[in-house]
Amino acid sequence: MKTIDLRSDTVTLPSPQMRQAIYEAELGDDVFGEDPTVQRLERKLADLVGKEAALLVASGTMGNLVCVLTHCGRGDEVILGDQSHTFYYEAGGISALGGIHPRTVPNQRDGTLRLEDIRAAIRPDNAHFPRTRLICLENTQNRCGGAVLSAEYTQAVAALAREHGLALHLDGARIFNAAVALGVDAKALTQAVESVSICLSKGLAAPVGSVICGSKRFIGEARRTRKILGGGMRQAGIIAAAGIVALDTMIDRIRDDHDNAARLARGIAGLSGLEVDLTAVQTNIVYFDVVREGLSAETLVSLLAERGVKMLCSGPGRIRAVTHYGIERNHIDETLAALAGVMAAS
Ligand code: TLP
Repeated sequence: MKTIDLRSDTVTLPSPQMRQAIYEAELGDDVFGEDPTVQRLERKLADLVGKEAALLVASGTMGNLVCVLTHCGRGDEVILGDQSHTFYYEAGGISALGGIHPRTVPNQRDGTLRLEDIRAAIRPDNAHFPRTRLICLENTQNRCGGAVLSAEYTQAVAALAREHGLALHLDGARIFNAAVALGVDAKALTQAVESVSICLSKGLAAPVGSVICGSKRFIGEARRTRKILGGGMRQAGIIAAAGIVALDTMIDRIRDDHDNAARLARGIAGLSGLEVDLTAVQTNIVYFDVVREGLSAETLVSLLAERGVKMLCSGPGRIRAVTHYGIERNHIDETLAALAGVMAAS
């Protein structure tokens, strides 16, 4: 039985073109600054998001960690969403490794943090308080259903940060999903931030890696932070080669993932016992609720798995499905048929 794996867009396998590029990659020691393929990837991504420089890191988690540790010192405070990946899913790394204090404000359903909430969270200069140094946003916002933050909103937060002498970091793990959904250049969404972390291994379908982008000065410091974390990789062109192909071939394709997610959500909306907010489905992530008496999300997920469809439980009664490279329209129809079958039998 072929499995339709909708647990995450991290499960994608590299395309044949990526495998070929990995095989042929020109390599060197990147800790000595001598891997030409890594340099090509970093230059390409820095240009795509309008920044001076870029740095390849092992993962999205490492990208956010390197950036936050580079912006903040021990005892400093970072303002971030209570549903943000950095707060929710990164094992408390900023505190564990950086001694950095997280100050959460509520993520709204549309993924934003209210400007007045951010403003209220900024600490006055007082020896009792940690020093606020940084604000973090996430675009698209994973736990808010892949919600897209607009360029105007990002600029408004950046203006607030500037007014208070703070830096703004963007977790742009899925920044190209946001750019495609809005029909804008990725630059429009990153122009106002000091640093952005972008994943190659989600919607872009590369096997490994993320890239952080910022000013030359910031990236120079971030290179030291990466080294401290043990993230200096040697012949990393193996990873970068696939990343370059990902940037060349996968950005426009993301539109199909969004169409498939919308199709899936519309189908789910038509099934009794399941609820989905269609307006929240803006990109490749679909969250839906199980509202059938006696049927838990865990049970539904395991019954679906028996029919060859994998999804993730992401809270009481809540399930997540993510579309990606390798998931075609017919897989969505098969998924809906499996869901309908499980709901009819439950
Ligand atoms: N998200 C994963 C899980 O960790 C939840 C997923 O399946 O969605 N930022 C954002 C917004 C992310 O969604 C993720 C991964 C990361 C950072 C971390 O990336 P990795 O997994 O490469 O460390």
